[in-house]
Amino acid sequence: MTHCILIGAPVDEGQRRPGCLMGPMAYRVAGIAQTLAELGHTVEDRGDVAPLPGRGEIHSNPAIHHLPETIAWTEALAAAATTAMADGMPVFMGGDHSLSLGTVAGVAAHARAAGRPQFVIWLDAHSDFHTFETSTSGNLHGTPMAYAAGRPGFEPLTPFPAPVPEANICMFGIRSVDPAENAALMETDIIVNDMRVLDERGIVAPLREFLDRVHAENGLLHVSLDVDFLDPSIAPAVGTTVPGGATFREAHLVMELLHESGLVSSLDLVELNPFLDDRGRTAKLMVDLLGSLMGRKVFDRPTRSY
Ligand code: B3U
Ligand code: MN
Ligand code: MN
Repeated sequence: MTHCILIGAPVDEGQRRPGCLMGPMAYRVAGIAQTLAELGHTVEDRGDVAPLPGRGEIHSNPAIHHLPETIAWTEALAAAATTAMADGMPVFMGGDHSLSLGTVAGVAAHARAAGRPQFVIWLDAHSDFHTFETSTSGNLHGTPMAYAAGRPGFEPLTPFPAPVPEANICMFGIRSVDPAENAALMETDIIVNDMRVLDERGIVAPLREFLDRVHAENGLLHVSLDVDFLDPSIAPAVGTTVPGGATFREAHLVMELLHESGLVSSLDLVELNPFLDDRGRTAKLMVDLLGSLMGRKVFDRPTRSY
């Protein structure tokens, strides 16, 4: 039984298609709290985070937009994340992926204070490895992974409090990487399981390898689930659809393995844009995946022990 803490992060400023700000409400309407309660967990909905007014920074990269708002969200969400980690397992209901600038900062600060290593699983079509300096779109949802890894180029944001060691970061589902991100990733030890790797090896072997390491090092594990990890044919409610994503069955399998590991300590659900949804099916699928992550089983088979 887990104490699940729902935290709404109605962030829309990290991209250009309005609608992600409705995400937290869509998850509530889709029954996120009931799903968790039916699995035997306790649920506390802390409502939506409200950022302080943004500061008036202008960036030397003219493409960057909504920087003051993003800084305000980052600070507010980092504080909410650190507080929630002391009380249970936070589930951040986005909001676009720029919210992870704050949530990962907050959970990593908690991990450092607890003396435990932080690990991150990034389930996404994109590597989100731009800095404020390299982004050509100026959409800051393309930057949180680089911030968490401690890359320079995030001024005037405060430096990431406790950078996640590169080898503790594992990406799955990657199929859209900009040249600057590719060049930067090549210099790191980040594990990039792009679709080529998943097609060749399947999703189970690389995921188990990583989970075994988290377990061996007694780590805390943050999972960031971007809707576009999923194939757009099953999850249309997202601004940046990229063909060739994870199938329904692959995604549920990932969630089941994550549950079985017992290692997940915090979770982001990001990039849901309910305005683009088809009768709520993407919101419902995301809630369904959370159900699998939190222990829903089709059949009560003996589980692999860690
Ligand atoms: N890498 C591109 C595209 C992108 C990143 N994340 C999303 N799209 N969702 C960029 O704009 O930085
Ligand atoms: Mn993303
Ligand atoms: Mn993405």
